[in-house]
Amino acid sequence: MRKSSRLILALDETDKSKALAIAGSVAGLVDAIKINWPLVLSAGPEIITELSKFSDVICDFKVADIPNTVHLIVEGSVNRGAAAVIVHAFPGSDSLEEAVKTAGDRAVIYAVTEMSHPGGKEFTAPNAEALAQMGVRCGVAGFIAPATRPERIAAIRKIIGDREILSPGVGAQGGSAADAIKAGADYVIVGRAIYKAENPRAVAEQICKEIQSVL
Ligand code: OMP
Repeated sequence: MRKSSRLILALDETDKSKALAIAGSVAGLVDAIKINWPLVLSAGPEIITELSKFSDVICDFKVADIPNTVHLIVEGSVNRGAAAVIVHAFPGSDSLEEAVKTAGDRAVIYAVTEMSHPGGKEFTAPNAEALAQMGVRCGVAGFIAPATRPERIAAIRKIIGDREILSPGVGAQGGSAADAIKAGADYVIVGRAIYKAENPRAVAEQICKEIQSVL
């Protein structure tokens, strides 16, 4: 995945034609487009291939399963053109290792450490450091860590060395792009603040400027 604007669009828009229009409007500006179940359920998995014409596509399927099922989901995503797949770390090292092995050199795997919403403090936060250590041992390319708690990005950074951190929670969830980058995130992930805006590209450009101002 290229590292230029350091902005990743979370395209959770469920209207397929709107989603494609937004993707086209921010193509070249964002470093990747992340899609999740809402868009895939409304537009079908072909949307992975369609969006990959605009940008690298991250399939945020938060895979949390036994190794065989992890294999099938990662394989199906990569075969459709995903450049990366997001999995949960908590199912354990065999599931993570299977994700990394399946992606091979065709795609990369990002693992969730601590989730950005308030409930993320209940179970994920107390285990985030251990999940990050396991992810490093299993060879994931990077981690998802919360922009809503920048101090936690810094804590994860200490464990993972130069592996990547992608940080959601900017805008609608209250986090700041600048604070996340300053705390050690490589990329910020932004959804509603961009795709619900009247002018998604203008908002994306504004966030890119904010990121550049702290680099
Ligand atoms: P907005 O809150 O609309 O900016 O969207 C954030 C996006 O990041 C959504 O697609 C979430 O599913 C995703 N996300 C989080 O918000 N928190 C997390 O802890 C992890 C993710 C993720 O893995 O991307």
